[in-house]
Amino acid sequence: MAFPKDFLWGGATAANQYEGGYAEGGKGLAVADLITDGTKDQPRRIFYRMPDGTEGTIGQGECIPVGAVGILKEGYYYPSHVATDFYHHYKEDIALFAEIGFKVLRLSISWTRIFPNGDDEEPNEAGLQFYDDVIDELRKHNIEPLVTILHFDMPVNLATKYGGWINRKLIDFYLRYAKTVFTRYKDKVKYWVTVNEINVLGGYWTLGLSSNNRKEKESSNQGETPMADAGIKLQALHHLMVASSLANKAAREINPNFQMGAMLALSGIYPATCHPDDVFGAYEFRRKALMFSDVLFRGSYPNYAQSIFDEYGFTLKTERGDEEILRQYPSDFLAFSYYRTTVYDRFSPHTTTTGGQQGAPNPYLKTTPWGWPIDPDGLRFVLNELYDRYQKPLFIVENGMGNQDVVNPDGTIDDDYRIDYLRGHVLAIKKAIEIDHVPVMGYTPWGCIDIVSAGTGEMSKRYGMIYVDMDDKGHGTLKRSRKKSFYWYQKVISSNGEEV
Ligand code: BGP
Repeated sequence: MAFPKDFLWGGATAANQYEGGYAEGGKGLAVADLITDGTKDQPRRIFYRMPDGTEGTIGQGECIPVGAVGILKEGYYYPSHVATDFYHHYKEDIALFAEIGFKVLRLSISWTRIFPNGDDEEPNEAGLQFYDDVIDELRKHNIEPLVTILHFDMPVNLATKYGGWINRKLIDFYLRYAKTVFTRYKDKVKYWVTVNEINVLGGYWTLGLSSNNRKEKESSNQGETPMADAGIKLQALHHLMVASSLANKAAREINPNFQMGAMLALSGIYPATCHPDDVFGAYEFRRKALMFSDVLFRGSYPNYAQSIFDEYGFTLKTERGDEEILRQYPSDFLAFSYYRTTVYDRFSPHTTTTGGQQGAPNPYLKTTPWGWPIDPDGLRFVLNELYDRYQKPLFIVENGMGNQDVVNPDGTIDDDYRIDYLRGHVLAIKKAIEIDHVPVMGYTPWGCIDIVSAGTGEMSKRYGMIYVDMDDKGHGTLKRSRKKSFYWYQKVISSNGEEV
């Protein structure tokens, strides 16, 4: 049998895309609550107001102008407010996950449910109680929670008052939050992820950053980022990595059995040709992602980090003790998302978005309707690449295909395309375990129940094995239905990956 007996089969979600209840139970406002819907062609937006009352918008990955405050604007649709309403449906949803046979559910805690303003002295008891109820419900069904502490989540107040993660005070606020949830759930949660996809974060949405740079552009995270903003981002991410390491330290003090994961978007990269510039270019592009796991596992910035900093004209500011912290408290396992591979072509632009790094198309691969190449073999490659590099247990905490689903007149949903996608990836993991001897802890396909797309804000970009009746503008009954993939995955889990 290829998959170990205790292999963690399950699914993955995030609060800002799934939970809803955005103003209930004392929850404060997060930047994710200020992002409008969008489409493939119309990017999501955030409205802001300047101190003189003028208003404007930024794209999802951009910094907000200095002094501006993100606002909710009447007449626009904000998908996070209801999302697919896990807040009121958690019992029903967890029962469905149990019916599939999940051993684990990846979910994130919403920071503003626990600390509504981010800098509050005391946590919000109603928020803590909500996750107690959710975790107890999971445990009742023998489902292990895998908890992400920070998944594309930024309290608006921390962005407005402190400028987000560029400010080292955020390290303390994050730690207060992390310690609060570690302590509260110390006997109920074993697996934690400190930060989701640290290598794709940027701008106001995920880091609370502001800037007035509108000059030279570097492409990143759903849009164009001025070069200087790339520097601000790297500085902010340094603070976040220090915070993540300190969270590892605090976690081990609270419960030495905790397993702490670092999480990156690590969809793979191929060179477009064997031209040496494509090959080395692809290698350098990959390093822009691996730099973060190098820090979080090897405990220091790699030598090549300086060349990345030089590219952006950036000088890293560290404080005494930072180096020590990074070195002393590395993560235990590497959690990563894998959706697709991309091609590095020395003549094409390349970016980083949800789902990872992106470059030129690959003529050998089919794509999803959203243009993401489908490449199961690439997952085997990446599993090998990562284990060769770190020798740490790997956990595939996101994988899947976003697709439009059609509900048949009798209510069934035949999502064979999704089954094919997932089957290919399960078989690739199997090869990596069986043939390459890579230790893999588990597999949690993304959006195991339909949730809002982070990148486009659409509901129609569905990943789930459970359908939720809700459209791109929030119309629908929220009724849950089992798709064909639900039954397929049920078999995969009950046979521990033998019947695929
Ligand atoms: C990852 C995020 C998820 C998720 C996924 C799919 O980057 O961690 O939050 O959304 O990508 O991307 P999308 O929703 O844009 O299809």
